[in-house]
Amino acid sequence: MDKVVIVMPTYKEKDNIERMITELFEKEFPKIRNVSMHLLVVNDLPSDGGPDDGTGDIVKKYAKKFDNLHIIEDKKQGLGWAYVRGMKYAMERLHADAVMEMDADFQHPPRFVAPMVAAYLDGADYAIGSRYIKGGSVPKEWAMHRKAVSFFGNLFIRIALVKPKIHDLTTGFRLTRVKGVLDKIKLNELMELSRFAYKVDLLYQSIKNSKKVVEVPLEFAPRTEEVSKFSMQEMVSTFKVAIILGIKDKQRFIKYGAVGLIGYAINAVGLEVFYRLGFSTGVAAAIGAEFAIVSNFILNNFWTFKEEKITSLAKVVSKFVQFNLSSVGAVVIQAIVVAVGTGIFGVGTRQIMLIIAVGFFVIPYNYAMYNLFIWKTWKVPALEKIQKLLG
Ligand SMILES: Nc1nc2c(ncn2[C@@H]2O[C@H](COP(=O)(O)OP(=O)(O)OP(=O)(O)O)[C@@H](O)[C@H]2O)c(=O)[nH]1
Ligand SMILES: [Mg+2]
Repeated sequence: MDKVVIVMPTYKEKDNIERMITELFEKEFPKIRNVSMHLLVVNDLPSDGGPDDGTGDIVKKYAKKFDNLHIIEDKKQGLGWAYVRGMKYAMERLHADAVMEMDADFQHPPRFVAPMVAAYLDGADYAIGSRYIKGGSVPKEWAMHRKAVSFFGNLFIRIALVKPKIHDLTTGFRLTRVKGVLDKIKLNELMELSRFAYKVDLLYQSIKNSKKVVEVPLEFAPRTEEVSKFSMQEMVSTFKVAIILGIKDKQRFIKYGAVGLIGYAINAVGLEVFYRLGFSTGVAAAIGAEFAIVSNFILNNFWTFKEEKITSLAKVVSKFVQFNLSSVGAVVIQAIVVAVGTGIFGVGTRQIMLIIAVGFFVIPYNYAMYNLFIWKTWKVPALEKIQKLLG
């Protein structure tokens, strides 16, 4: 049976934690079948050694009653660090199959745990408790400006990270599969771990590692006593993380473009050199093109896709053959676009058609082929079999 561990950070939550534990263990967990549900409270104590409010003692009292209740404690270092410690403990010590992030202050109502686990059992690698899909909501009590900040903040991050399909990128209620997703993330190296913004980095990397991402509706509740820590600083650091990740995300495409330009230069020089050596233009162009293919393959392998670098000789050979076949596809696409385009708009438009063919078809086509089949960085469940077959 799979084990799902809810990691719940607490800092001075004595007014909430008792009710939270009893609601989860007595009401919600019994509803969930086929999964062993655990709660790990990551309780922080004041970093200045000041008085603690006794949250930890309450948890320890209940841990005697419920075997699946765990607690770890440390000095306060911020929310992100609490989650990092909790997630590591859940993976390494509790051997969790999936980890959930959840607040102790009832902003994530316990009744939403079951649908998240159901999504996991249904195959989700990453389930996002979403306030911005049908069935989800933000508190009615929230002032207009707070709603606006949350909504537009989300919209901004969606655009910066180019994640149009995901509606809630800042939610704190999420479930992550351990194998292949959470265990691949260097948790200590997440950006802005002492702030709220770490959530965006964690989400970005989790989505990257996941084959199946699902949004589950979440009715986000107001805090019981409304003392919000929402601040300008938090907002600025969240936007900063989104922008940095957005650029990082496009880095690979930028490198790919640079490699393409170098390939073009090699192609042009090859054509010239072999033509002057006495070859016909056709043969000279073909030789130039193959030189460019070799250069593209090498540069992409060692630079653009260096994280997925192909090193064994046998694999280099088979991938290079695939790379050539994929390049033939690009030639065919270019020929079709130019032929059809000039057929409609006249031969006078052939150079424009070439630009359209390369810019709108060949560049995206090659990029997709490399990511899908050559270096296999994109995870598409429907293509999984072909990806495996290609080695
Ligand atoms: N362990 C630990 N828990 C924390 C820390 N900061 C916040 N928490 C807990 O994390 C959860 C979310 O914190 P909140 O203070 O509610 O943050 P928020 O929901 O963004 O802001 P509010 O609108 O004020 O509720 C709660 O369960 C807190 O007790 C921390 O530094 N360490
Ligand atoms: Mg809260």
